[in-house]
Amino acid sequence: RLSRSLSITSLSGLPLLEEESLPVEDLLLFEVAWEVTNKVGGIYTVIQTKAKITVDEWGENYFMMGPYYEHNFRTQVEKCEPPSQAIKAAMDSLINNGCQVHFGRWLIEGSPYVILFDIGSAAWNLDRWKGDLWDSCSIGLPYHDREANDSLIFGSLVAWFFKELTDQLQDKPNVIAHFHEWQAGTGLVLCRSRQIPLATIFTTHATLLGRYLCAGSADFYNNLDKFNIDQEAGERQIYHRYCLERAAVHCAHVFTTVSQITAVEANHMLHRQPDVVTPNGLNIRKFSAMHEFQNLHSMNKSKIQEFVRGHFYGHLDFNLEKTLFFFIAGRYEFSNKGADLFLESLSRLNYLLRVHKNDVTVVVFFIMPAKTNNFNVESLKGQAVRKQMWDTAQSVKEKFGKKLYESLLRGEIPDMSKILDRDDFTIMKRAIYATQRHSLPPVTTHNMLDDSTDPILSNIRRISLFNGRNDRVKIVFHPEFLSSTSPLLPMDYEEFVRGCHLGVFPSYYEPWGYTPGECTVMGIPSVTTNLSGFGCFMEEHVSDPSEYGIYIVDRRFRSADESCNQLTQFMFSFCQKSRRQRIIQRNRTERLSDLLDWRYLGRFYIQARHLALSRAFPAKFKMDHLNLQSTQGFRYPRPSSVPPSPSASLHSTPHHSDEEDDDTYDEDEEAERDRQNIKAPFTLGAEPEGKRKQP
Ligand code: G6P
Ligand code: 1S3
Repeated sequence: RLSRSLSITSLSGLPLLEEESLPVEDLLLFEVAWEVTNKVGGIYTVIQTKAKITVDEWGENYFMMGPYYEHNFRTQVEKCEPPSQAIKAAMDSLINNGCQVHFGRWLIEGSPYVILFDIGSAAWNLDRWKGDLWDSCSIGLPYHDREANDSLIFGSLVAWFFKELTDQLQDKPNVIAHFHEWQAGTGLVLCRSRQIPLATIFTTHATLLGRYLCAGSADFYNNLDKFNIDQEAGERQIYHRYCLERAAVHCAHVFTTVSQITAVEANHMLHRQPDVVTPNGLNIRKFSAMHEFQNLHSMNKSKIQEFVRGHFYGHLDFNLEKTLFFFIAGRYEFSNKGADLFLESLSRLNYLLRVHKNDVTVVVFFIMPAKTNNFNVESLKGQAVRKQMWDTAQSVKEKFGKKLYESLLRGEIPDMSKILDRDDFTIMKRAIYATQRHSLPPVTTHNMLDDSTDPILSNIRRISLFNGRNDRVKIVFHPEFLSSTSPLLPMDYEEFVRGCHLGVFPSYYEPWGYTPGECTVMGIPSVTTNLSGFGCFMEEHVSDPSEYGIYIVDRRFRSADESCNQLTQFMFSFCQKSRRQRIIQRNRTERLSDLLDWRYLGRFYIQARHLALSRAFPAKFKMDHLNLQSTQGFRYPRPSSVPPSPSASLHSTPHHSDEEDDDTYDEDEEAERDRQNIKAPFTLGAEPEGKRKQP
């Protein structure tokens, strides 16, 4: 038996490491997704971060399946032989029929086995397989939809593989196949229509129609029950994809999605209520030194400050010690990701900071990839000017130091006003003159291809946030993902997030939303919404999320203008916090990371697998030991130093002038007090009494 024997309780009181009680040695588990070894979006993060706990539970009996791309295989996979004869034989029968299948270990944490199918090598079967799809479920695919055609080839290869495999295994062991998103779902539809004996699970990470409708002008959440879904899919020319998605949902033994809000959406868009909600987790890295993440914040903030020194050269009339860094990042879906609301709120924040004569400056980064032809000259020049200034300061400093040293050796204190000569002053004046500029610091770091129509730039023009001297909110639009080799901002995404003060993700359509979760585990506060899966999850599990640095904008029950004011208020209050208050808040934010740990959230996948087996093979697997209703929520209490009245909460943590230390506040003590306060531990099903440690 590969399963662990006991669950472990985390520092915050969460029971981690839920035990897998299935006889995993008698089962094989396959997870099928288009993003296995192939990064496209968020599903890659799910698959990749979850690998470790799944391998811990299933060992050699766990396999991932995805499409083969030569580059990905060469850079991410170590080729090896399959560990079982049955798997090898199933692969061989595809290979002997002219299709390429590759096997190896994916070089990520957990090193899971991967089986990758070469879509191109099997494309000659496409017409025949289209016919098979039509014959079995009357779904026709148009020739021009490459993604749907690829999905059919991938699905046909996966179904063929499972047929060969299960023919050999004859139920010993049984097989669970977990498919993610519609591109992989085609394989599920084919397996079921061919009655291949598998326990199947389908997880949707967003519905096709939901994404399309939200990106348009529809008032989506208030009209969920009113859409004519067939017609809407037809008008958007995605009817065939929609049919594949809906077929997969209805063919699966167990249907899951990533959040409650997407469960409601799926019920309306796909006409099936998910059986289990499987929230997305992360692979949490704990530092041995508790406050290491605070040091990392400080280190990485310095790197961002360096960038700002260059970018705003000649306009550095704001104090970098009183400058906060906010950011939004993700796929460039302007309104779905809430960039529209964010910009409008920034304009209001700028106004508030100005009228209140606040000495805080906010530099806001937009990290969203758009079409560009490389960095613009002005941004590159900024960094060159900064570098030149640094070199000048170094050379003058060296000369100064040498003269001072010699003077001291002679037993004299030098006349400071004479220690530098005319040449030194000339060099310094020239360096200062070089920082003069006739234009404002640029809003974007790159040459944009669609400059005049780009939605972020168009809105910046509308609200006139042009990095003027009087603006307290400055904008830097970096239309490319970050990289540590960039000549402008040489940081990878994780370093950048750690160096910022606040992530702002006011999404309208966000089934889960990894960005605020990633901030949380790094101890960086963030803004999310009650239309994002993450935001709803936090509302459910944390008594006062904003005290823990999770600000949830209400985009569900308020007008756009009210949501905008709420977001502005969140940001404005954040700007009023002292450094000490920010440090305390970061400590609290980081404490929530246990909640997002796969070692905690993995239990929902376990639940889905149990259910699928009991439905696919009822004679062999019973569900009686699992009570699905008893997944009552774990709740973080309000931090114990926060008084109960919300009105007092702004100064609930000891209020300090910037550099003061606090004698009365001890965050470890507070964490311990909160741990004691936790009343309702999470329980999954009726596990044997006494097996789970109570916090
Ligand atoms: C971390 C560091 C402190 C530093 C602080 C700055 O907590 O450990 O040494 O003073 O960050 O915080 P701030 O919110 O001003 O960036
Ligand atoms: C989807 O990716 P997206 O950014 O298109 O799946 C992600 C993983 O489940 C999820 O976090 C995100 O909200 C969805 O939208």
